[in-house]
Amino acid sequence: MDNSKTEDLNFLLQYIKEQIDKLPITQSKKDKMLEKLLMVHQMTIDAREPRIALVGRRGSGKSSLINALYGSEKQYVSSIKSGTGRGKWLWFPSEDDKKIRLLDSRGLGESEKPTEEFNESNPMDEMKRTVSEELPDVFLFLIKAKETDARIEEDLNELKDLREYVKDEFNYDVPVICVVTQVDEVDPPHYKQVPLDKNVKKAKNIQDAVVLMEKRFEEHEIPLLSTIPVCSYIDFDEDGNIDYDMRWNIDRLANYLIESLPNEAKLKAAKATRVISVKKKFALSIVGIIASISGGIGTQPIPVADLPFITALQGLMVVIIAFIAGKEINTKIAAEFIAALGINIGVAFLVREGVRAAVKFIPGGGNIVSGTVAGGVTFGLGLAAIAYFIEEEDIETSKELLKKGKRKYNEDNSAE
Ligand SMILES: Nc1nc2c(ncn2[C@@H]2O[C@H](COP(=O)(O)OP(=O)(O)O)[C@@H](O)[C@H]2O)c(=O)[nH]1
Ligand SMILES: [Mg+2]
Repeated sequence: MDNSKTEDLNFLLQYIKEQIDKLPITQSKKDKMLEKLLMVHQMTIDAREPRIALVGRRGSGKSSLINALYGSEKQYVSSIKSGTGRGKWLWFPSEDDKKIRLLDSRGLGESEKPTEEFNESNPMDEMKRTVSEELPDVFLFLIKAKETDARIEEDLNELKDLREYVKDEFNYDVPVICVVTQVDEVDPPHYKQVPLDKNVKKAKNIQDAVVLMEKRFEEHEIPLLSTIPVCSYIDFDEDGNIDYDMRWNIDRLANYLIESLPNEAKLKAAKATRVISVKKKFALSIVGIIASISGGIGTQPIPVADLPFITALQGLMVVIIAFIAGKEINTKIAAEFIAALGINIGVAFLVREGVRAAVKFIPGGGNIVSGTVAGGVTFGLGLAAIAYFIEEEDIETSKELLKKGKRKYNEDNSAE
């Protein structure tokens, strides 16, 4: 995040932490809240771009997959040509627009011999050097659906070696997701409508390819997070905009991918993707965490003097959701949004001064609030912010979602 935003977030996180320490609740409750807050800290203050290592032969669909996940228009993912050694970290989409750190590496089993000198005498040493410079957060192993039975022993052995090398040297277990690509091509080939698994025969053949890959990974003793079949096919018109969209299961892959990333890399990965349902899902997980922090004060009503703590949490949440949506907003705009929804006390003050000032000066009164109420409002506000910033709904729709969210939270939390 840029500096001013990081400062805002730092302020809010620090403030919330101090307030949690002062709450009239048990230490174990405080610890639970602080643990969740630490997660939010890692996801925001420590946010960095995800580092994704693509492993797959030429033509397996690496560039297409990245475009399907992250490109808003056709980007040429500069791949490592077979003449130029193997593996180099690159910025996607470009050096001037650093969204994702990508390692695009060919499979070892590729027959064509490189023509130029390697930096290292041996290609595997070169790969080890590359992953030592920057550790990958995740390996995506790509294989065409129609080639799942091809000879890829060398590629799998290499992946295994690399993983074990990183584990031994850096004590990091890099998760692996196997991506079965170009599943539109499996039998019957004439069936090309999405969803591709609506055709029973095709669904079965896709599933067979997945099961086969899982078996091959198991034989090579490479632990797999998941095997996901996809179609990345999109056509772009002359202006580079989407002309024809046959993507399938890309959202599912993206959700797994974000989940597999360390906390530090999740936020920017969610921001970078253009799959709205994926942004939404990740934002929802943030809302869950933050609502549960505000709900953490429990069912016992506490004095309003502690409300600024809730206000700060809500401001923090709205800023994060707007960030995921790709909008650059500060705490003041977040406060305006909260005020526009008609939430809680000190609204005029919020609008005038922003969350930062408001949390310090909201006057105490005779009001009391329980964690259940605070959690419900926070949850509802989260849904409203997702609708407004990510789905670009209007403020009326957002208000409805605030109400619905409150109700849902109360239903879900009244059982205990
Ligand atoms: N039918 C189909 N073709 C695809 C799909 N993904 C990629 N392709 C095509 O496969 C070829 C190789 O893809 P590319 O992304 O360049 O592979 P890379 O060499 O691994 O980067 C290109 O002609 C793509 O248009 C897919 O899901 N379905
Ligand atoms: Mg490529």
